[in-house]
Amino acid sequence: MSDNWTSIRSRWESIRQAVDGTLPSPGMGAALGAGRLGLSVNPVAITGEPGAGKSVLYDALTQAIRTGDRDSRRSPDSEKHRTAFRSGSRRSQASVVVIPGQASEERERALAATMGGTASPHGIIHVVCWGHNRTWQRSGQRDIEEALRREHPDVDRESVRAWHLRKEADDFRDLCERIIEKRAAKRLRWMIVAVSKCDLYWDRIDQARDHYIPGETGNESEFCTQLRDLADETSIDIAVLPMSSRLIRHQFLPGLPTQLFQLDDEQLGVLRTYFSDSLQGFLAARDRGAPNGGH
Ligand SMILES: Nc1nc2c(ncn2[C@@H]2O[C@H](COP(=O)(O)OP(=O)(O)OP(=O)(O)O)[C@@H](O)[C@H]2O)c(=O)[nH]1
Ligand SMILES: [Mg+2]
Repeated sequence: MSDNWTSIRSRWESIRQAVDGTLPSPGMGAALGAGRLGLSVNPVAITGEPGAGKSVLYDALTQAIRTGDRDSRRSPDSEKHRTAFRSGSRRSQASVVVIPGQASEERERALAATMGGTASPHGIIHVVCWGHNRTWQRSGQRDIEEALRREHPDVDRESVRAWHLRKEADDFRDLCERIIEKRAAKRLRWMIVAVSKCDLYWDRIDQARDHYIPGETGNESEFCTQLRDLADETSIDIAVLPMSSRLIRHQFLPGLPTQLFQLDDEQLGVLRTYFSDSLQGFLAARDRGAPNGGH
């Protein structure tokens, strides 16, 4: 699998360079073209922590949001859609379920139903955000603050980020265990780790890459360890892609300084184009009858 990590990393690097303008960006206008529609309907699940950006990512991929639209809300229930994802002149049909992030009976039911046996998805888009989760409710924000104050009296943006990253890794371990050990998601062929909200930490994008893509060094994050296990124990095709769905300032907790976005609409378009292209590669692999997609 180590060669795969090298190619996953180099795909990430091409995208970074295209966003920074040091590589020509792919044609954008074509993304809205009608194109030929693949025949099969691909079941896809979008998973990830509360406030990671799942609902907004779905909207961005289906071109359903425009600058200035109102912000999203917490999704207590699964969101189910039937859609066609586009990239250039290619289109593929998909039935998409966005699993709610917050621990609840509904989340458990949705995960069990989605991952269970024969009805499992062909692909998972797992959304992470390098600790920039939005905590929707005031009570949840207070819980985080109290837990952090017990560890250290000074709560800052980095400690909140670290708190979310620990939880994100636990959540990912749970997902990987469901896939590997319980042999759930029998039809699963691919997973895209969507490293979302990159606009909030583009100045540290290399650190985020090393947090999510296993590398050559021994000092890997817990997330990398889980992803490596998943790759070693299954034949799932994996991509890890930087992504940004919309430009909105981020407040880690009330009272802490706001994090500003660092990209512009054009750069967002580049990220979305690359993401859609990779997604299309996985979806179209099924129409072509190939065992694996591309990254
Ligand atoms: N800056 C920035 N903010 C984002 C991005 N994606 C989502 N957000 C914001 O992050 C918050 C959470 O996004 P959602 O898509 O609603 O999160 P979710 O994963 O669906 O959360 P749950 O419904 O709780 O599971 C919202 O305030 C979004 O506007 C992004 O790419 N960049
Ligand atoms: Mg949501």
